[in-house]
Amino acid sequence: MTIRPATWAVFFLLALLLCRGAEASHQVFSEADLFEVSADADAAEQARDDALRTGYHFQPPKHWINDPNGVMYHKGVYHLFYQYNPKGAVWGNIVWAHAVSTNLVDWTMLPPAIYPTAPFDVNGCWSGSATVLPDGTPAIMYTGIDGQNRQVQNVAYPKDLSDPFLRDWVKPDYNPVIAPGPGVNASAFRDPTTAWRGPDGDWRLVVGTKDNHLGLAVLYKSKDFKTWTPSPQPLHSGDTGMWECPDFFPVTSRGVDGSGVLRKHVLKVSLDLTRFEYYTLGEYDHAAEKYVPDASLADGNDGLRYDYGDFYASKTFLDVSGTRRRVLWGWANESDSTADDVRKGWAGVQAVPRKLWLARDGRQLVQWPVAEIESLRGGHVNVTRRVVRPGAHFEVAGLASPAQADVEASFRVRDLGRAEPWDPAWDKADAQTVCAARGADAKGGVGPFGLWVLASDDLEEKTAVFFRVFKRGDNGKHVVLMCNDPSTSSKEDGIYKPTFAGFVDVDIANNGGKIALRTLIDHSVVESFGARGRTCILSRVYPTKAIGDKARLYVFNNGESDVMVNHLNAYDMRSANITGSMERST
Ligand code: DQQ
Repeated sequence: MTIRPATWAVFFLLALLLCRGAEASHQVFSEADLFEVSADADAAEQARDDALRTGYHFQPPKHWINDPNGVMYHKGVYHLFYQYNPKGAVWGNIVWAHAVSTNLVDWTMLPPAIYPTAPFDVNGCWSGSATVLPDGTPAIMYTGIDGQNRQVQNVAYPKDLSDPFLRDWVKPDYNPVIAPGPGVNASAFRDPTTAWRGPDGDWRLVVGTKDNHLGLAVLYKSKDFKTWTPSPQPLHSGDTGMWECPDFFPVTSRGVDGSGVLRKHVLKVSLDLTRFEYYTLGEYDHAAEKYVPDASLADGNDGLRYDYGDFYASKTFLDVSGTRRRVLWGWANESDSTADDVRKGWAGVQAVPRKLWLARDGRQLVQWPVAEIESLRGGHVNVTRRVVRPGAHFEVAGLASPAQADVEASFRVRDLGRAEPWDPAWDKADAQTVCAARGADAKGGVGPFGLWVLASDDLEEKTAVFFRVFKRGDNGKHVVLMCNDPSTSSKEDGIYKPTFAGFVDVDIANNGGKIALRTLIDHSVVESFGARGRTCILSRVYPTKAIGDKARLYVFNNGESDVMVNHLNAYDMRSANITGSMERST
């Protein structure tokens, strides 16, 4: 590849933004920068970039995407709106792109639905939510960036309710319906939730904001979706910095003994400072207009996460199409460099839509890819009752496309007595710290064992998704970790390769040493569900050798105990059917 001298300056600028872990949000690039770099992509690079595009994780044909917005089900059609830059592969020029589906798998791309047209959103149409009103009319509330760069909340309604795809949206002249009041930080006041009705019949919604380092979910009330009044105190707050993309909704479960229904509320927030999100479960006190998290659950760094990997700005909706289910969408940013994205011409994907529910023990939420995804399963390979000895691995051969696959495995640890002692120094550490200290290649007692995905045949490249089990000295209980180690995922330089990890809240001894893992592999996405959805990790990887039909899938065991693969079912995944056009005909 030859690079013109002028372009080096651009590479240098963009290289400053190589690492995405704590990327500053809302960085603006000039269009001239984008053209300089994209001109240099050669054919081989282009082919490799194309091989990293996803087959069944949602992404548009080109350009930048971020947060899912306004997700909803309306009269037989699922709507996915999302933050989109129509001009390039970096964040900027933000509009609401729009796609529709009848099965959450195949999508028809439509022209952007909400884009700057008025003084109240002239500088951008940022995130928001949809609410289906009692008469069946959907209302969108979104953040507009107005002429003074203030963040204001606007409402929009479908122009033509008889259009099943709801292509066009009207923004009433009375917008903004919620402006930042006195004392509110106008540059940090955004992302209205779906609205709900209280016992008095009035609508409520929450907007994310901050007061210095205090993250806030401020509550607004309305009788008509037009005039909104702030509640004197926030629904909830936490000492975490800005709360972006709050989501607030009820969940139920049958309870552990099946005798009664357990009801809780979920408050999820996305932290602008660290770019991860967490949730709490708790009680919604309607009279006090307050949300009170369960005493055992922490706000902030120690909180529960939907996903311990690359998953941000998520949003749920209630799917009333069949048996009512709550469905979660989340955005996975790239982990390569901004220069790579500009060369690729695309950046960002959506995680697969996940069904989300309250665990029967009431301690956490559980997630699972919506069942519709399984309609893409094709060729199938099965492994039954195969023992993996300490230090051994074997290839799961026979798939046509291990780079685009769905793998479900159930493992049984033969000898939990081999678990390494838990180091009390880790009591205050998060799972990521422990996993980083004990990577996939560091031999253990029970584990690391699991999958090597997107592996090259010489194993130079591979992403490890695995479990590692420790035993506490104080109470004799096991601590189960689920990790995603991408440190050898790519030979390419300049890629952000953090080890992601979460604890798995299971009693593995009581479960006969059994633990399950499902991993969705999609070229540059590795999306895993541990212990049937109790711990989830999405990671973005960029193999150079393990691409297309060169990718391989293995089971490995780097522990001292034998591990039995009770069952492993691996499926080739067909690509989703993406049709339609994002261009607006004039
Ligand atoms: N992305 C949007 C904001 C939101 C942030 C702008 C979260 O509305 O707070 O694209 O990723």
